[in-house]
Amino acid sequence: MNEQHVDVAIVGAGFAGLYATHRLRNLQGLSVQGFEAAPGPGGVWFWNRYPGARCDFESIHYSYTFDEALQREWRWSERYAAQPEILAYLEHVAERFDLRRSFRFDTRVTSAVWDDSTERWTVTTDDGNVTVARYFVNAAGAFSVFKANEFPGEADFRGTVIHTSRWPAEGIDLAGKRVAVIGTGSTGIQVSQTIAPQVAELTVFQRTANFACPLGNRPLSDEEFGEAVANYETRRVESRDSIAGAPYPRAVKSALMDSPEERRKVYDKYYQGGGFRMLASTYYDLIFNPEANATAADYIRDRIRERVKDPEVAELLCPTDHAYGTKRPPFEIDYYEMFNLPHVRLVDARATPIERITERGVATTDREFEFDVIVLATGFDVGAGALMRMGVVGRNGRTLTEHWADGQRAYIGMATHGFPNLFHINGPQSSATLFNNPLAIEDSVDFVGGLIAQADARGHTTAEVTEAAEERYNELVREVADATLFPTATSWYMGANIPGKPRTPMYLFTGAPMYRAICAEVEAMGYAGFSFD
Ligand code: N01
Repeated sequence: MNEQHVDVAIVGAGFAGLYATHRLRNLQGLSVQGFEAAPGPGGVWFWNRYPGARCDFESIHYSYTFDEALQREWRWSERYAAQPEILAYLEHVAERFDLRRSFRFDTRVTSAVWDDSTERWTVTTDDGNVTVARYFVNAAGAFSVFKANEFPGEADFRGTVIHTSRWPAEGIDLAGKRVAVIGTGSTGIQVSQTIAPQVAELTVFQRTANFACPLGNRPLSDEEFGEAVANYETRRVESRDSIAGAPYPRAVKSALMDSPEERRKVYDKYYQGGGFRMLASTYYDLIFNPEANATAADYIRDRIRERVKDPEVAELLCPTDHAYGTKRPPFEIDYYEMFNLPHVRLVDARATPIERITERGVATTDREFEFDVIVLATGFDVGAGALMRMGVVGRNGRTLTEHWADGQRAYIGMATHGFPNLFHINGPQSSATLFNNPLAIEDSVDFVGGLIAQADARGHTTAEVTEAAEERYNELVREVADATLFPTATSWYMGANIPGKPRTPMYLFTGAPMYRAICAEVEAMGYAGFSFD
C-alpha cells in the first residue's frame, strides 16, 4: 500500500474534474491527485455512448470559457454536438492542459474519511492506495450512477439487456433485431429515434409521455462558427446573465398577456427554432403559473397530434399528468414521425406495467413481448449519487448517507455541514440543472478555488459551512421550489425517480443569474456562512 500526501483530492475527470485540476494545480499551484473510475477522461460523455447520444445544449455555448485560445481553436461541427465530438473535446482539453498526469484512471474511491486531529481527508481507492489530502473535491457528476434494473428476471433472458450509459464502445449490432426501449426521457427518445431505421422491430415502453420539442440540429456553418468566435466575449457574459446559461432572448412577458394568435406565433417561432429557447425565451411564467403553462402544453400536444398519424398513438404520446418543463424537457429529431413506421410500436407501461423480464422478452400485466435486445433508458440516481456510494465519513464519524437521510443538501450547492474541506462542484442544490453545465462548473470551481486561496492566505486549515447557513439555504431552496410548479411532478428534479429516495428539491430552481448573485454575495462577504479555523 502506498500513501501519498497532496493538497487536493479530486474525484471525477469530466468537465468538472478537468477544470478543477487545471484551476487548482495549474493556476493556483496546489498539488492535486485525481481519481476516475473510467479508463479515460470525459465523465458522463465517456460513459454515454448509446446510439444518438448528443448534447441538447448548443455546442458553441456548451463548452469551457476559461481559455480564450481553446474556445477559438475547437471547431464544433454541428449545432448540437454528438457524444464522440464532446468526448474528443474533453480529451483534447486533458492533453492541452496536461491534466491526465494528475489522474489515476480505472480507479474508484472506496472511502473518504475526515480526521479531526490531522485535519485531513484520507481517501482510499480500489487499487489499494491511500491519499491524504487537505481538501476533497467532489467532481463525480450528477448522472454517474444509473438507475439499477428494477425488473426481475434479467438472468433468464436469452438476449442482451443493456443500460444506455453502459453501451459498449464497439457498439451493439442491432440490424434486423427485435429491440425494446424502456423509458422515454431524453435518453430513451434519442436512442429510439436513432435505432429505429436499423432494427426489425422497435417497441417503446412509455410510462410517462413527455413534452419533447424539436432539437433543430444541423451542421454548424463557417459563418455561424466565425460569428460565435468573434463575439465569444460578449456571448459568454450574456450567457452567465441568462436563466439557462446561454445568450437566448429572455422571456419578459406572461403567456396570458398575449392573444391566442400572438402566442401561437411565439410558440411556432421557438418550437421550430429548436432547443431550450422553447422554455427559456417564450414566456417567463410557464414554470410558475398553471394557466400560463397550459398554453404551452396545449401547443405542444397539438404538434404531437399533427405529427403522429394514428390518433390513439398520438393521444398516448401526449403528456397529461404534469406541467410542461416540470420534468426535464427532452428534444427530438424525428421521434414522433418514428411512430408512423410500421415496425415501431408504443406500449403504455402505465396502463399495463412491466412485470418482469422473461426468457424471451418482457412481460407486462397484459402480455409477453419477444425481443433480442432490451435497452434500459431508465435514468439515473441524480445528484450526489456517486459520492453517496464512496463511503464518505465526516466529523465525529458521521457518514454522508446519515447526514443526507432526509435528502441531499449543500450550501450554495458546494458545502455540507460536518464535512469540512469537502466541496461539491455542481452539487445538490446548486442551480446546475437549469444552468448550462460547463459554465456552471467553471463558476463553482472558481468559487472553491478562491475560498481555498483565501483560507491558505489567512493560515486557516479548515473551512466548513455552519449548520445555520446550511439550514437557511435549504429553506431557501424549498421556498423557491414551492413558488414553482416543479414539486407537482414526479421527476428526478425532485429526487422522485428513485424508489425510496427522499422527495426534495434537488436543485435551486432560480436559473443562473440569481444563483450567481447569491454566490457572489457569499464571496463578497468573506465567504459568509463558512466558519474557518
Ligand atoms: O432519464 P430520465 P434519462 N418502468 O430519468 C422511465 C440528461 N440527458 O436518461 O417518467 C417504466 O429522464 C421513466 O418513466 P417515468 C437530462 O438532463 C441529457 O432519459 O419515471 N419506465 C422515464 O421515461 C435528462 O433529464 C442529454 O414514468 C421507467 C425514463 O425511464 C437526464 O440526463 C441526453 C421505469 C427515464 O428518464 C436523464 O435522462 C440524455 C420503470 N420501472 C440525457 N423506471 C443531453 O442531451 C424509469 N422509467 C445533454
